[in-house]
Amino acid sequence: MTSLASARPSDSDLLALALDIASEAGRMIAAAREGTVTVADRKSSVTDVVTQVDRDAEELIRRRIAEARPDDAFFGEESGGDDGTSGLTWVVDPIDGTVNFLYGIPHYAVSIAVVEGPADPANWVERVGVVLNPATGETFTAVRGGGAFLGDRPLRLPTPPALDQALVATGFAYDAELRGRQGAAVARMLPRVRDIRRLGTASLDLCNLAAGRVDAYFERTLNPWDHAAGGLVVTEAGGVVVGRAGAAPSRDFLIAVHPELLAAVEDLLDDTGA
Ligand code: LIP
Repeated sequence: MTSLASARPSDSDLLALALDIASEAGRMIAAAREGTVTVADRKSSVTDVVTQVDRDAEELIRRRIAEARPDDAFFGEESGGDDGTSGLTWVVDPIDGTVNFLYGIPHYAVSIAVVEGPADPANWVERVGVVLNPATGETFTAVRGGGAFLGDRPLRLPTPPALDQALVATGFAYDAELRGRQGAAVARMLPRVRDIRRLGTASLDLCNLAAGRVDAYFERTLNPWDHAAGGLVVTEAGGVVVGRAGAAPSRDFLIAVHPELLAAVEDLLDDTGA
């Protein structure tokens, strides 16, 4: 049994710590949602907002990690990064789905991942992932080589339907011009799939795929903190998380799907100019 302070703790120790911290942040966020939530600032565009709760939750998460794992690196949406010496990096989105949180739509999540290496999807090895929805209490977890779970229930992607019966999740950018082009591509997709779901939270979109609630998910302009934890939930449930043409997932593109449906989804994205 290794201890948390040791240079290389076990993944189950890291998972226990990530779950503890996510649960504490989730309680803070749920309590804040009982009150009035306002926009504290705007980031990349007028629609890309941050609330004081996002910042407070990240500050709490960052502090707890530093107390328990002072040598680990940190990379968070609201406060950026901190180098470490242990070789491990915590990749954190305190409230993924901030617009849902702002509007009181109960579909947002605390997303915490521990990766080996830098906070770079092309070079990291995800070890542990936690995605916790404070509004519903649903908690998705994954450990590399240890499977993916919703609570205690093991997750496995079901065999996918044909593309024309596939329920596809996606999302749109904060950049208005790009959002217009994405909308046009989705309009071209609609006659070729069962339907589209735009739920507003990448980490939960990925977990919904792992839970068989959608058959495919793709999005552009995602940041590492949006998919670090949810991506491991998908791969540990038997799915693939990739970019275009075999690349690693990146801000350019992320596709998550059952391996048997990947080629059809890539053709769909090509044909519709997504
Ligand atoms: C959000 C993602 C969502 C995407 C939004 C935004 P945020 O992350 O979870 O999938 O469509 O544009 O990027 O900004 O709430 O952390």
